[in-house]
Amino acid sequence: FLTSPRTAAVIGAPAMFGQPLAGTDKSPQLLREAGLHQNLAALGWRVEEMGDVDMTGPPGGADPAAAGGDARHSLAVGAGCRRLSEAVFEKAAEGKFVLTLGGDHSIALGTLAGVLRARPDTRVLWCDAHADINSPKGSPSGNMHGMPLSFVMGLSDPSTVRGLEWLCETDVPVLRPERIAYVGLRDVDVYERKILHRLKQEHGLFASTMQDVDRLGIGRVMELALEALGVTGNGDEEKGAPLHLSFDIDAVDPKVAPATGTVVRGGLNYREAMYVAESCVETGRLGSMDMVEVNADLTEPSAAAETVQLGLVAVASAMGSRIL
Ligand code: HAR
Ligand code: MN
Ligand code: MN
Ligand code: MN
Repeated sequence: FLTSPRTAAVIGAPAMFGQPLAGTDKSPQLLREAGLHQNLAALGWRVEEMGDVDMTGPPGGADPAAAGGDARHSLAVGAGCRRLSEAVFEKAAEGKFVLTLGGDHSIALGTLAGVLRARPDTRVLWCDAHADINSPKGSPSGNMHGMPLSFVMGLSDPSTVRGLEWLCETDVPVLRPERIAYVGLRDVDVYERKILHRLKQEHGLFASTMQDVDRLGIGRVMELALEALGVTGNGDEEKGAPLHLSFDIDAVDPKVAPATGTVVRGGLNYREAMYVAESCVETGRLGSMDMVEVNADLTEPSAAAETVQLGLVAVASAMGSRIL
């Protein structure tokens, strides 16, 4: 499903309206300036830089839910994700690896809509401290970076949220619960817990937590995750479903990744984070990735630079960098 020569389309999604803290919008540029293109070229990729998608709302458009409400800034999140989904769809349909640089995690609504439209069989590895499966009503915060999966999985109706109407009008297949696997979970809301329990029981959803990493080790957890998704690495790149990795930097422990908006202690250590990316690429099926929630404005500069660097090496690991 990836054409040769191997080409990576890099798409910037400088979104910040999915959560309340400015700064996530600067990350695409910071990741590029830290050497993203050089890294990918060194790994043998042809790089197609698509620039940044406009992730702001309708010009001058008043956003009634900006200050509060069930789905804050939904006009901006919706408009940005609509444009992003078109860009991702186009590049995925061309057989390219699609690397999207967030931005907060609300962008996954756009990336997944685009990638699922182009590659309907796509499986998703969601590496995150959070489940991001809140509905507007169930969310304690109204922040849309905690909701993308609810819409993409058909658990919330996009036609009820201003700015998201396009999602029901576009031919996007719903992401079924058996096609997503969670790794890194440790901060799950009451409402989300109910949903995850139900999806686990009724559909065999794979939702692993940091306790599973403690008990089994990251090697076994990733083996189980990829098995559940049906993308175990047989080395045969022609067969099987495509895999999308949505990598929220807050999955990693705040000691290693401090520059992010919703830090939760007890996360993946450095090697565990790299291992997640490495085991995805080893399947031979990884065709797209999001790198999200890096916010360099929230810490002193050296900690911010370390977090940006971590994001960069996680991308490199997912795109084929090898120790030996
Ligand atoms: N679950 C909380 C909420 O809905 C926090 C959500 C998300 N934070 C993130 N996304 N960084 O993973 O408000
Ligand atoms: Mn997230
Ligand atoms: Mn998170
Ligand atoms: Mn099912």
